[in-house]
Amino acid sequence: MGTALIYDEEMTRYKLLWVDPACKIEVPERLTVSHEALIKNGLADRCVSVPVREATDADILLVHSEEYLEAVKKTPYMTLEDLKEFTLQYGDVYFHPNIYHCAKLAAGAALQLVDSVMTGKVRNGMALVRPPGHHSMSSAANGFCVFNNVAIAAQYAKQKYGLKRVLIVDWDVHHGQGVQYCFEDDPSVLYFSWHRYEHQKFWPQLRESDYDSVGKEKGAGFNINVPWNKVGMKNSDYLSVFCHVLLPVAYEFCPDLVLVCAGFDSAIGDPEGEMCASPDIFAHLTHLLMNLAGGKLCAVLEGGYNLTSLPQSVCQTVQTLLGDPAPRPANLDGPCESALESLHCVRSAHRQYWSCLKHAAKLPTFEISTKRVKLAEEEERLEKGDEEKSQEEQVWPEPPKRVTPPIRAALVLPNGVACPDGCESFGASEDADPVIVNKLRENFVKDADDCHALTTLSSLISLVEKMEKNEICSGLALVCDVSMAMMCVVQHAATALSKRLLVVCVGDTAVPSDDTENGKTVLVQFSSKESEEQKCKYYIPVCLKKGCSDASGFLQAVLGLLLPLGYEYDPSLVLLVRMPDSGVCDSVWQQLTGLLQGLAQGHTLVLMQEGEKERVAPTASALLGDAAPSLGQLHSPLPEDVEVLERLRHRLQGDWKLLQTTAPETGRGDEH
Ligand code: SS9
Ligand code: ZN
Repeated sequence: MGTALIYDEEMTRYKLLWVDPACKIEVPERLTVSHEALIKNGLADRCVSVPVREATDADILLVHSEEYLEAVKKTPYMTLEDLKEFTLQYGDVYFHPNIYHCAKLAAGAALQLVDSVMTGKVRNGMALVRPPGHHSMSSAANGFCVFNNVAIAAQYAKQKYGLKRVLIVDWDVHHGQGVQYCFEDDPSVLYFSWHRYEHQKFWPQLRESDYDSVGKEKGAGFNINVPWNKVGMKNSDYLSVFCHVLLPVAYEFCPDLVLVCAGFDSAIGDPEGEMCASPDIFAHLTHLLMNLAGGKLCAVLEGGYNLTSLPQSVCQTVQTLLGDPAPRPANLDGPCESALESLHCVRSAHRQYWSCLKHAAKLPTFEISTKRVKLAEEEERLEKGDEEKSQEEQVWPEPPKRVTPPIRAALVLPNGVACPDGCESFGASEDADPVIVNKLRENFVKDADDCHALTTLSSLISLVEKMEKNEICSGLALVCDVSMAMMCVVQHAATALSKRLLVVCVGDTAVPSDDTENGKTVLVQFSSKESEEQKCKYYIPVCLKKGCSDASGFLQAVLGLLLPLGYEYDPSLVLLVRMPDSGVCDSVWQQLTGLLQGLAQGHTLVLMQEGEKERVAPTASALLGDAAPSLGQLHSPLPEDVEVLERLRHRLQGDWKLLQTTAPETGRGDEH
């Protein structure tokens, strides 16, 4: 199943016709440079090209008022003077004789995308459109937006396909207040937005963009605002909010469809956002959403005003939608203090609505965010120097070309187990260096004459080496002794090849943890077996009451603990070990396997016990990048598990900054 790309040159045929500093950044080239970059990188050719259409009156009326539609309809016939005057009634937007036509195409493009995905023509897709949509309201144009493309698409998807739940992720750097207003009291649409806010001093300067606007009436809890109160937010800040807010809530919500308000003014170099996240972060944001809703994801362009960073970000997004593994995220640390404060506020504001946040820390008795406007103003005066610096041109390296290994998944299987379509059978013929194999055999293989074990061992070693050389992306091996195979791979990869290894063990079987001492290996084990409190930063036993058989608790551990830790550690290889007693069901296992492929450029090696032949197909499918099946709406995790996870997070957050979810009580820079 492919990826749709929707684009039409017609949407470049309107522009600002008078002088307006607020609007001069919204130019036709935004679309042409993005589309050209997709062509240049060979991505456009790999997509299914879907034509645009005009949204009908009925489509537009799903969100907008008749009066507003009728007013916009007149704009193609207006004189320049009339257009200017018409424009004046709205904020930060301009009209042009051809914008009504383009706005119908932009909304229509979003609907074509929804149709393509919902009818199964493609798995996912992106629409490159102008004008953007997320600021436009029922009866008002705003912020370069005429019709609310994504809001219309959500209503349309619900109506035409009977969807019960739609998730809208707005990663544009501005608050899509138009989308918020549209769905504020509607629990069937979960709207998530992060946005530059600066304690309400940044456009559109709305009180209701703060973290405490959580939705109204039946829709309470279904509107999530993450205000950025400082500029310069980085990859770590974005990932932290995904791991600790958006993803847990999104999995609990269990959408039938994911729509993305894909604005790229949240990337480095953008004159509006002034953020510092690199374009390749969008590969990760996209990847992390791709296992929701069975992979049904529609990205619709919103903002993005730096003509260098915009096309780079668009390419990262589309290449990920196409299924190519994400690049390794560069130098992640923890979130900055201001981001941590926002995270703390959002989690606390939503703890009563989402069971995954039930345990989130409450806010201190005073409200942190909005009421600090005064303090923030003071700060600003102090930081004037800094501010001037941030206006300077940013420079950043162009994301390197993402090369996908020729073999996506190689399988080491015993005789008689069929190799699933799309995978490469990896046999004993690929001989590894006999010296290495012999040494491993002496150390680990109990029965030195077990020639079957030896063959598997040499296949494993050469598989790891081919992954290292990027000839193979991921691997799966059925072995007769997972613990032994695990020790061999750890020994070879971490010690001999000196790779950074993240080992994820699922199941109760005891695993040797001595290899974690040198810091070249991080070992996380999910089990139901109580183990003594560990002090080590590199060996992390996660003990859940029902082990991995409880989807809710397990997912909470994966999203809130394993992922952030994995991202911060940034391994070059992930070793995923499934113990014979793991108790994990297929859909959870596939979600885990899928999510882990955001790390190490998708280099995941899965080890499973020989008997688990039935697990080969679902695992291989996840390694090939197929969307994992949805987990269904999750119930509350067990209180014991929540407590265990919180304790662990607490113990580890000093060493792993991406595990932090609360602002420190003291030592805030602006608290004096
Ligand atoms: C320019 C102010 C522009 C409107 C921004 C709309 C972005 C839509 N200094 N404000 S994504
Ligand atoms: Zn924007």
